[in-house]
Amino acid sequence: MPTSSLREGSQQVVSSQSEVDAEISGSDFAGERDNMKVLILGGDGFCGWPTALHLSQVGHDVTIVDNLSRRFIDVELEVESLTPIRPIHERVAVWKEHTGKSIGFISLDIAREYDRLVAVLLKLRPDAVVHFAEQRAAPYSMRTPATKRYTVDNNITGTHNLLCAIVESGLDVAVVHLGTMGVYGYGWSGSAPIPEGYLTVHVPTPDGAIEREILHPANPGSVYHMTKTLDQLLFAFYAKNDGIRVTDLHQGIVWGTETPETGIDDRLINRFDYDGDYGTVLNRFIMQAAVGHPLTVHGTGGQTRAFIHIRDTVRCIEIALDNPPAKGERVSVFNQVTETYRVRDLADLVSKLTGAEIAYLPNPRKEAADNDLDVTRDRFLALGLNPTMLGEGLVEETKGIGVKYASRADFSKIVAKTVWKAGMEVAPDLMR
Ligand code: NAD
Ligand code: USQ
Repeated sequence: MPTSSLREGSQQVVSSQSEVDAEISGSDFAGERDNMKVLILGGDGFCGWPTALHLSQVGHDVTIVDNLSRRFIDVELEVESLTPIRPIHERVAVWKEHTGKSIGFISLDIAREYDRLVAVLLKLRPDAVVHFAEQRAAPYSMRTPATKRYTVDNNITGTHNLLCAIVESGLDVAVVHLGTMGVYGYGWSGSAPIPEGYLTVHVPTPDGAIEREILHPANPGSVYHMTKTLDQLLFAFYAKNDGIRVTDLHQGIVWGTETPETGIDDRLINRFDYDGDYGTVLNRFIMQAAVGHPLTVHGTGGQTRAFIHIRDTVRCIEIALDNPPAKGERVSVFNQVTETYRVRDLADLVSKLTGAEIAYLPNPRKEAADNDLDVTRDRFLALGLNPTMLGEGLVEETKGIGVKYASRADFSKIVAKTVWKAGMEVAPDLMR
């Protein structure tokens, strides 16, 4: 596994109960309002860090659990976040300096340290766990046999350990999981609107058709997306068998970088991935325009995808925490997206705003060249989400982080080089 040797070489492995107790002492569950104790698994990452700050800001008692594997993968890929992210202990200290609020941090691998995970739950007795702690890049998950296996082992075992640990703890902990729009796949349902998780079907029986609501058929496009479809089955089983209360957020591609909380101090800055494996399409276009690189459209750019700004991600998670399912209810699924765009239309938008050139490159992925995507997204809107749309947020983003940190870009990491199958064509680097 690519990250383990790095992790074992550079991180302290803490395993006894007393060591867990000592580590947990950093977290402060004093509680200023009648709020929740929330564990954020993966809280050092791109979505997790701003969420931790936001939930702390609104008064929840927050503890981050993270094994820092994402930082080790940067070392492995010889790339860095475009933004200069600070070490986690400095991040939480700066947050305390500005707000007086404590965020705890526990270094723990949820896929490999089950007993410590149970110990943390029993010690902190959280009301809710937000689960971001998975390997989340589709290209990284397709890179080598080792990264395919790592993605499956890390994501499936991590999710299962969490559910099993909650049952073992005997606590009633609500789980909010970050899933993906990619569980539905792209193109399977044609122009039919994608429902929020469940599809109504009519099953023929000898006595006539019966109506059932089933999980929407899974149609993953990468090993990473496949792990999210498998997560869904784990959640469904534990909700049914053990009454675990689970909310699964089928999130689209997150764009933007900063939230009001990460903007308080440069040392709280969020990570910004731009490389061919971890960078996501719109943030890559924003960064490419800022550094004078052509916008890298894969294939015809007819792929339609769903998007959400990072500011809305953190707000959606706050809303999901406030609206958990009841014990015994099925998994509650929200489509966490605010708008859909075709990749080539995004490139045109960014190009019009910035003057950037567009390069149409061979697509290194196996995916439909063109697809419709009509996503039902009523639940968050009904609960008060007021989204940031591309029309208002894009101008600000194109003048922001990408421009400020352009000098940190490594041009040899921009063009995507990971292919879905051996022999597929990749583009050469466009700039040196
Ligand atoms: P990220 O890689 O920046 O963050 C994930 C964090 O989890 C990292 O800090 C990593 O160190 C940690 N982690 C991974 N495995 C762990 C383990 N076994 N134990 C403890 N910590 C572990 O990813 P992100 O962009 O913040 O995504 C967070 C979640 O949201 C992921 O589950 C992802 O699938 C989902 N999501 C992300 C996007 C997006 O556009 N970024 C879109 C939809 C869904
Ligand atoms: N693409 C380009 N040019 C690029 C990069 C990507 O044309 O430079 C295309 C890809 O080929 C793909 C689309 O843009 O068709 C989206 O790619 P992406 O890398 O932005 O997004 P994806 O691989 O789907 O994964 C990201 C996150 C993942 C999350 C998912 C949500 O990394 O964690 O689950 O978005 S969704 O796409 O809705 O499933």
